[in-house]
Amino acid sequence: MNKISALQKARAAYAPKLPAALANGAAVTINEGGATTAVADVEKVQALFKTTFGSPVLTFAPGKGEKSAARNVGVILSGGQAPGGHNVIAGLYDGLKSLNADNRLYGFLKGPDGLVKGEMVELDDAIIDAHRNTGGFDMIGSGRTKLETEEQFEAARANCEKAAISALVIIGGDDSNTNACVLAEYFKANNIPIQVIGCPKTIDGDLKNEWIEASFGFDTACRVYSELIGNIGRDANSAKKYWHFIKLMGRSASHIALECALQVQPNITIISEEVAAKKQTLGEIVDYMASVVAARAANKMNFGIALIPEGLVEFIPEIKVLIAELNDLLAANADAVEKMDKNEKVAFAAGKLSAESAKVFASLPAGIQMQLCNDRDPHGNVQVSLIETEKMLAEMVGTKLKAMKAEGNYSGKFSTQTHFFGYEGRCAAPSNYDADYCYSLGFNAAALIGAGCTGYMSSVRNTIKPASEWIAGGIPITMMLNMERRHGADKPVIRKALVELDGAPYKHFVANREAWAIETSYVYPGPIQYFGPSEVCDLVTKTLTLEKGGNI
Ligand code: FBP
Repeated sequence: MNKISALQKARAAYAPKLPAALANGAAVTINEGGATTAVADVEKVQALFKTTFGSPVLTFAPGKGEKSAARNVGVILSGGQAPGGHNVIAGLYDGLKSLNADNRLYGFLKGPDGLVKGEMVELDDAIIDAHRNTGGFDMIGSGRTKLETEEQFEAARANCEKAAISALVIIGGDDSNTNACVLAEYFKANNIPIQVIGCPKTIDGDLKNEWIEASFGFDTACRVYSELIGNIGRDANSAKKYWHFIKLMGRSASHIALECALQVQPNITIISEEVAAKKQTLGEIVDYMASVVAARAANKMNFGIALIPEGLVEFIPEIKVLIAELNDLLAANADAVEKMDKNEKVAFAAGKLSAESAKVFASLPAGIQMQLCNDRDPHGNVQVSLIETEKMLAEMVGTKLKAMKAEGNYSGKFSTQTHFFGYEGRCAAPSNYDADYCYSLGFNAAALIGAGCTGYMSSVRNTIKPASEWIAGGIPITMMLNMERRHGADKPVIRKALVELDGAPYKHFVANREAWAIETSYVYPGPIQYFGPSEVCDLVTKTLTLEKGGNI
C-alpha cells in the first residue's frame, strides 16, 4: 500500500453529512413538480430530445428504507479534476448499498473513453475506503472524450450489457453533463434500459442555476488559490517591491477570480464578464491597470496584486470575434492545419482572417498568436489555460507605464512576478463543504437511480444552511440546454453560468474595489482547516453566501 500522510489518515475517518431526505437511505419518497422546458431555443432542443424533454423537477423526502432488486451501476469521471470527486463515488457506493447490499458499482477508467472501450474496474469496500475524503480523480481517472457519435453510444451500450450495468453516473462539467443528456436520450429513444444520471463537477463554478447552486470543487479550489494569493499579498506587503500578476483558472467564467477577490481583497481584479458588457478593448484594460499602479506609486506603494481570469481574452470584444473566426477557420481546415507547425498555423490564419481580425491578430505578441492557434479541446473550446494572459498584461502595463513616465504622469518603479494558479487547487483534499456536498450528490444519484430516473442531474440545494436542511432531488438536464456553435456547427449544450453583473457577489466587489485598489487591505485566509471549530472548518464560499442574501 502507498504511504499516506498523517492528514489523509485522520481525514479518512471524517463522516460526511447528508441531507435529511437521504437519512434513511437512498430509497426516498418522490415529489414531482410540473413539466419543464429549456433555457432557450426550446423548439430545437425539444426536437433533439424527444423522449427526455419536459420531465418534471423532483424533490425527495425520507423514504421507509425499502430494498430494491440488486443491480449493477457504472460511474465515470469526466473532464478536469475537481476536489471531492472521490466522495461523489463513495456517496454513490454507499447509497447503492443502502438500496440493496448486493448492488455493484463499476468505475469506467480514464473518463468516457473507458465506457467506449469497455475498460472498467469493480469498486469494492477496500477501494472506496482508501479514497474517502481524498482529492484527485486517481481512483478511476478522467478524460475529455466527447460522447457524440452513434458508434460510441452503441459501444457504451454493448459494454454496459456485458457487465449487466443498467445505470450510469457521469460526473462532469457542462460539456460532460451535456454528453450525459445526449446519451440518456439515445438509450431511452432506442428502448435500451440503461439510465443516465449527471453530477455537477467543475472548479470553474460555471455549472449552476436555480437548482444547481454550486458545482463541486469550486469551494476547495478557491480556498487553495485564496490561501496562495493571501501568502503572496503578505510577501508583497513585506518586500514592497513587486507587482504580482496572477492568472486564475476558471475557463470562460470569472467566478474563481471574483471569489478569490472577495476572500483576499487584492488591488486589481479583472472580471471578464464586465469587460464584455462594457465592450472594453485590450488597451482600456491595460490603461486601467496602469492607472492603479500609478495611483499606488504616488502613495509610495510600488507593489500590488492583480488577479486575471483565465478566459479574459475571449471576452475582449475584438479578440472574441478573432477567436470565433479562428475556430471556424481551424475546424474547416482541420486536416491541413494538423500537418502545420506553430509558425505555419499563424501565417495560415493571418492570411485567411477578415481585415479587422487580421489587424487585431497582428497587434498581439507572437507567443499569444501561437497560443490562440493551438488545438481546441475535444469540445471545440480554446484551451485558455495555455494562453499566458498574465505575462501579456504585465508586459503591456510595463510599456504603458514607460510612456506615462515619459509624459511625467508616473514616477514609480514597476517590477513584476507572474503566476498561474489552476492545477494547484484541482486535486486538494476537499474542504468540509465539498466533502459533504459531493458525498450527498453521489448518494442522491443513487436515489435517482432507485427512482428509475434518466437524463437527470443530481441536485442538492440550500447548502448555506446546515446539511440537515439541504434539499435533495433531481433536475432534468434538458432544462439547462440551449444551442451554441461548436466546431463550426450548432449543438445543444448546457448554458454556462457566467458572473452576473446584477448579482450580489459582483456588486459587493464593485462597491469595494476602489478602496482595495488604493489601500493595502489584503485579507489572509490561510490554509483550509479540516479539524477545529465550525467557524473555520464549515465555511461556505462568499459567492454563494452573497447569492443567497447573506452578508460577508
Ligand atoms: P472542467 O470544465 O472539465 O471542470 O475543467 C476545469 C479546468 O480546470 C479549467 O478551469 C481549465 O481551463 C481546464 O480545466 C484545463 O484543462 P486541462 O486539465 O485539460 O489542462
